[in-house]
Amino acid sequence: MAWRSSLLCCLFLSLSLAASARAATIRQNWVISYQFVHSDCVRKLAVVINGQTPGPTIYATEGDTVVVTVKNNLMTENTAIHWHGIRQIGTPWADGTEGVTQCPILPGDTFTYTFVVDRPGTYMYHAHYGMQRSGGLNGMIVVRTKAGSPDAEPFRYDGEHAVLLNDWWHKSTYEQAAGLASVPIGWVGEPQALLINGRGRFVNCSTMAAGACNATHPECATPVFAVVPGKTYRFRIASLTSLSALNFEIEVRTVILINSLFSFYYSICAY
Ligand SMILES: [Cu+2]
Repeated sequence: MAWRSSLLCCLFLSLSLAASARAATIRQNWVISYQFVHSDCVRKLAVVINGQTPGPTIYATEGDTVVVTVKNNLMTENTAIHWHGIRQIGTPWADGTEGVTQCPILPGDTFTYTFVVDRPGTYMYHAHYGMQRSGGLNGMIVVRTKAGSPDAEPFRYDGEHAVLLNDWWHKSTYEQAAGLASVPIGWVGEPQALLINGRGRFVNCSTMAAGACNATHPECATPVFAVVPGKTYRFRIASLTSLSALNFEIEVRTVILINSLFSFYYSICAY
C-alpha cells in the first residue's frame, strides 16, 4: 500500500504545483491624490489614482492573486479601497470597508491589499471613505476564465471592451456632503453629466465663465471603442453611478454590427 500512498502524494503534489504555476500575481502601485480633471469638459477637483479617474483597469485570470499597494497622498483625508464583488475568502481584511474590516489609510500612509480573484466576471473597485467614490476614486476589475474552468464562457469572442458608467456633478463632494447633512437638507440634484470611462460632455459649456469649461479638452473627448467588421466583441459594462439609474443602448447602424455578438454584464454598485 505504501507505493499507492506515495503515488497519490506525488499526484497531489504535482497537481497543486501545476495549479500554482498557472496562477499569476498581478501587482499595481497606486498613489491617491487630488487633481483637477475635465471629465465633462468642466474643470473640477477630483480624487484620482496615479493621476487618472477612473483608475487603471485591473486585468486578471480566475485564481490569480491581486496585490495593490495604495499610497494615500491626500493631504487631509483618509481613504480605503473596496473591491466590489470580490468574495475575499480567507482575506476579509482586504475588503476595504473602512471602519469594518480595516482602519482607514491615513494621509501619507501606505496599505497593501492582497486577495485572490476566485471567480471570473466583471467587477468594480471604489473608495469606501466619505464620498470619494463619487469624487472619482473608482475603476474596474476584469477577471477572465482560466483554461478548463467550469465557468468557461458560453461563447467565443475576438476582443473585448470595458465600459464604466458614472454620473458627475460640478459641486465638490464636500459641498454635497455638507448639504446632505444640513437641516433642511441641501439636495445634490441631478448630475451635470454622465460619463463613459470617465468622459462625458456638459451640454451648457458655452454658458460658463471663460476658462471654466473647455469643450475641446482631450479629457472629455468622446470615448471610442474600436471594432473590426466580422469580428465578435464582448462589452463588459459596469455602473458606479451614485444617483442615476441608466439605460445602456448600442445604436446598431450597420449589418456588420448585427452579426456581432454582444455580451452585457450590468451591475449597479449599491454600496
Ligand atoms: Cu461597491
